[in-house]
Parts: sequence; C-alpha cells; structure tokens
Amino acid sequence: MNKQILIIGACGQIGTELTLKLREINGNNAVIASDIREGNDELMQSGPFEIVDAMDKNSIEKILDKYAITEVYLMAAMLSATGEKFPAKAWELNMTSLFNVLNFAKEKKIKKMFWPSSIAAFGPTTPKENTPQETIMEPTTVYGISKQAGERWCEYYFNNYGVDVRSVRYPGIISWKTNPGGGTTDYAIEIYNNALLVGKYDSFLNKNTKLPMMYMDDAIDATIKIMDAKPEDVKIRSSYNLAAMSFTPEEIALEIKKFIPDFKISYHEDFRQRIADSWPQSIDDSRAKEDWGWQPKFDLHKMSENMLNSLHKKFENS
Ligand code: AKB
Repeated sequence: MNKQILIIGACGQIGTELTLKLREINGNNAVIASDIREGNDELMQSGPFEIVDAMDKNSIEKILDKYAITEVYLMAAMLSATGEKFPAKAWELNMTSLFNVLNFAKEKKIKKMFWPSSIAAFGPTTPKENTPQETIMEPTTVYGISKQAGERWCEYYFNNYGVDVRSVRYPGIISWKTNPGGGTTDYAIEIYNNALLVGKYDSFLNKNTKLPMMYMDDAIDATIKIMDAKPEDVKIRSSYNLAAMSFTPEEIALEIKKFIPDFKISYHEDFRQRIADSWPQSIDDSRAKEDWGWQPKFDLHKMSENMLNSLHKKFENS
C-alpha cells in the first residue's frame, strides 16, 4: 500500500518545511497538512490541508479515515519559553497530542509515527559537553519535562504494544522560511533577521551561552532519514541524540560580521537565560550516526551564508 502521510502542526517552523519536502518526495496529494490555523501560501497551495486541533482525538480520527493515513508526523507542541508562561497548557497540549497519536498507532490505525523530542529533555545535572545518549535527565522546564515523559511513553508503547514510533532530540533549529514560536534558541534566528533589517541585535542570552544548534535542511534530512530507516535499524525507541554544531551568541555575531561588517550585538538577559543554562552545550550523536547513517551537512559558516542569502532574497521579494 502507498504511503499516506499526515503532518499535525504543519504550519509551524519545522512542520512547514517538512511538509514541503515530503510533498516533493512523495507527491503533493500523499501528504496532508493539518494545523489549528492556516499556513503560508506555498504550504496551502501545494496540497491538501485540514484544520485539526492536535488535542482533539475525534477530529484527528476523521482525517486518518478520510485519507487512509499510514504515517503521522506530530509536530504540534508548546516550546520552552512559552511553556514557562503557560505550564498547565504546555503539559496538556504536549502530552494529549502525543497520547492521541500513540493510541492510534496502538490500535493499528496507522503504521508508523514520528514525534520530536528535544535537548530540553536534559537538565542542569546532565553532563554539559558531549552529552551522552544515555545519561542523567532531570529537566527543569515544563517543555523539557513533557519531552522526557514523552520519550518514556514512546519506548513504553514500542515495548508493550509494538508501536513503530521514531524520534530525535532536536537541538535549536535555525531557518528562514517560517518564524519559530516561543523557543529559547529562537535568538539564533532573530539575530540573522535583525542583522539584515536593522544591522544590530539585542540578545536575550548572554554572550557565553553555548547551545547545540542545527540548520533546518539537516533537521528535515534527519527526520526523513529516521522515518525511512529499516525498523531493525532504529534501535532506540525513546529518542536519538542529534547534533550539528554548537555556538554562543558572541560566536554567531562574529560569523555574521564576516558578511555584514558593521553588525552590532548587545546583551540583556531575560528569563530565557535560566532555561538555556539548564541545557547541554554539545551533544554526542554517535548512535544516530551508527544506527541509521545520520550525517549533518551544515556548520556555522555554511549556515550563515545560506541564511543571509535566503533572507535577503525573501526581504527583497516582500
Ligand atoms: C526551544 O528553544 O524551546 C526549542 C528546543 C530546543 O526544543 N527550540
């Protein structure tokens, strides 16, 4: 039977680009985008779209039946910074949406599912450098707690019900097409936008805050790669560590200066500093490399060149 894919949360930062890439690979009509709101023109015009609330089991079920869905990518979530403002809502959205999809997979309504975890599943007691796949995980944000609990549930559903669930721990994802919403790593996107638009940026993280990051192209590549891997090669059913690069606000600013010499950065920490300080600085992703051939393509320089060129064209055309 052919693949029929449903993306829940298709209009967000990662969902948008994931949907477009999966449509390019599988054909537009095989990839159904869904979200609680409409997305950008490219997404809306390139294939089927349905309004779906990730917490509403019945409306998801209708879409699964209508399109004979075989795979679900669950991209809806409340991220770290917004989650700290609305802890109960963040927990409810992140966990209810996951259980909805896990239970459809358990009932064999779908064959396979992707659910992203995050570096936020780690906490201040986790080793900060080259954070191992298996280590202390004591997250201190609601978002992080939901990701860590989610990982445990994914593994539980795999072990007890044979659910084919696949997951990676995304680092901060940097991209230019769709704005992110409510993350702590979002500074690394704002900085490129502001560099081009106003030539300066006031960072909400201090200059030495080193965090693991990844360009969107690599994140999409990893997501599709783990979903395409043979089931026996996906040996970890909680979530895989994933890495590409790590840098501080000062280092990204120096890189931007290579392209925009007059660029200026200032620093004024806010509540997100505490969140960032609780996360790892670099990640050991050797298991993803060994098990299903993960390999990132973008480093800080290549990403900066690509970001600035793409944003420049985007601003020129808008
Ligand atoms: C966030 O900053 O909350 C996210 C993440 C690291 O999962 N980008």
